[in-house]
Amino acid sequence: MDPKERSIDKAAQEVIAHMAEAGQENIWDRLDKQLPQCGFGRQGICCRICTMGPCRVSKKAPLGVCGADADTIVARNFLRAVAAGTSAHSDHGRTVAELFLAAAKGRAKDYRIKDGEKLHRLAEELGVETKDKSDNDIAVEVGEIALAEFGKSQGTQLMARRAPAPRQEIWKKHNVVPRAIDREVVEALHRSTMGVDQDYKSLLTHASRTALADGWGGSMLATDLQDILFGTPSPGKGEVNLGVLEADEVNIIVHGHDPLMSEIIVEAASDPELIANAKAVGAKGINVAGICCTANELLVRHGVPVAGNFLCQELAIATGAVEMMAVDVQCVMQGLGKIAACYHTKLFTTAPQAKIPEVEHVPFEEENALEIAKKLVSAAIDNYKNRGDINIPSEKESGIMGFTNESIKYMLGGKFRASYRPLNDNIMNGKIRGIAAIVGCSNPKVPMDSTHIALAKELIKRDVLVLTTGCATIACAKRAMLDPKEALKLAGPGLREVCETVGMPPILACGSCVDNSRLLVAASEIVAEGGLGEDLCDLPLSGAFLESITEKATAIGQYFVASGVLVIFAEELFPYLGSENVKNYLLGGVEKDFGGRWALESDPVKAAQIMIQHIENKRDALGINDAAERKLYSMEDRQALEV
Ligand code: XCC
Ligand code: SF4
Repeated sequence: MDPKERSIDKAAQEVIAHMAEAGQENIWDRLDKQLPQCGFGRQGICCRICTMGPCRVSKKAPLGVCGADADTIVARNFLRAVAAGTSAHSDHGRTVAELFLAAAKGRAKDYRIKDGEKLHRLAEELGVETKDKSDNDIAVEVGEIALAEFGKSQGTQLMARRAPAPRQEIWKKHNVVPRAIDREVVEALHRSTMGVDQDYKSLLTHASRTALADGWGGSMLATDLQDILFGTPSPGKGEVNLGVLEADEVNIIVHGHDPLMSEIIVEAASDPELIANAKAVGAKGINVAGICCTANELLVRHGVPVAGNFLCQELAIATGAVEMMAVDVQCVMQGLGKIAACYHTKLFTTAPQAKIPEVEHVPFEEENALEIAKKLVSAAIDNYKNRGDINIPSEKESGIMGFTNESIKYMLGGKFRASYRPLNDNIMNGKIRGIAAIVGCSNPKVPMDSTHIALAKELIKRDVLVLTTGCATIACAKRAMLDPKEALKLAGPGLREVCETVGMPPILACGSCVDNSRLLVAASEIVAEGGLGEDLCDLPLSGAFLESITEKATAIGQYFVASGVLVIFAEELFPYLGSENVKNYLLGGVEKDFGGRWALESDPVKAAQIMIQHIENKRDALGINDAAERKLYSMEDRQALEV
């Protein structure tokens, strides 16, 4: 296949072509070998949760051996995906909470509280007395409360109280206020075993509760505790794409999601002694770059460059210039071991939960983090001499990244009047039509990055402010869409005017996938600011995951839906359409319950149209599209929307 069909990114195309020449297999080749993929699996109508099966339902055999119908089977599969995604974000969150506590108690000596201000705010929110107490003492109490959120035997998620009051009422009414995160995941697995919950609506309602435990629980805790421990990001410049690898330096890649180890690897790489060691082996220095969400975490906090998103992990090694790759959890392809063996790259797994056969495992220990990190960096330095031919693509772009709820408010109002008021006003006066989230992965079934870019362009052109996270952010960065000057050229006149006035770009890069929780908090505060309705579902807001891969994306999608947001997935990447009832509920009925729903569209321009139509409908309902303006906007624009 032509590399151009695999990625729109020149750097990736170059390495893909190089790998083909060298006869090395990558993710796209493996996808080709899997084709055609199972039609039952694609619709979610196969079940293999008991040994009377596996069963796959069809017209001829519409029921599984136990009598389960397509509705039950599809709903169970959906719920299990949400539970798995929730567990991923939340196990990450729990690890952060444990480290946070260890740091506060002085056990994790290489870490210390970096954002005392945010610690105090969170303490107050959680009812922790702060008067006359040291930061560490406060952090111990906060950490214990946070850790309990995962497994407490009673009560509901404390962070969910950040949602607007009417939202919490809706959750109460439908009995989906999330309890302990572990409990929701365990109950999801229980309900979806053979012979338990066999009512699709009931299964899907529990999917909402489980997903809410992710968004307003595990993910939100991960984000807040990471901010306090590693520092709350503020907007800064970063470089992205394979061109960030340095031809004459020791290159280290950190990859995965939880930044516990990689935070310290970055620190170790700036150790003068280790830099001297690198120079002694003939390198000019040590260069750390990231991949996937670990990259996002480090970029927004420390300006560490990003080598690429999910589909770039094998390509980075195939440049021949990576001395060492340290991976933690999630989105780490087993194929890395094989490609690393073709080069000199040393690969290490560092998370106790995640090992790969034949890959050396150096587990993270909170007491000895720096020592372990130095060992890994030294292994990279020692490996520099084994480098063979290298071919690093020249492409790299820079952009501004690291927006948070705090920094957006600050940008809008300044330090003393930090507030969403200017944003709300500009949404109300129509200069900004609304807000869109572009999130999620890069999937080999879609030409890499193509939909994220096209969607972002379409939205900002129509004066919609875009917030991005995850691999979508990295995609935008690779195309200079996070470069304020470049992006502003593509923005509509209203959005451009506002962005220029307050000095913010039209696409705000908000971090990793657990940082989607930042979007929930920001949206809640926008509601609280006033003028845009009473609940999240009143906001002119929508989200899209057009290149989604993981179960985590399903969990995120469902917590946005249950929070009142319209979420768009690509139809072929949504394997739950084998039941009419499930489909009708997720794409429609759920809106009556929660005010949000799913929509399916693979074409980014059409997806933008759906999002904009939704935004305009919300504006109409809010009464902020006054007659004169509507006339100005409607004719041409709306016709264009109705393609
Ligand atoms: Fe993984 Fe987060 Fe998806 Fe990228 S965006 S492929 S989940 S790295 Ni989260
Ligand atoms: Fe088949 Fe029912 Fe067992 Fe699923 S639970 S494998 S549908 S018998």
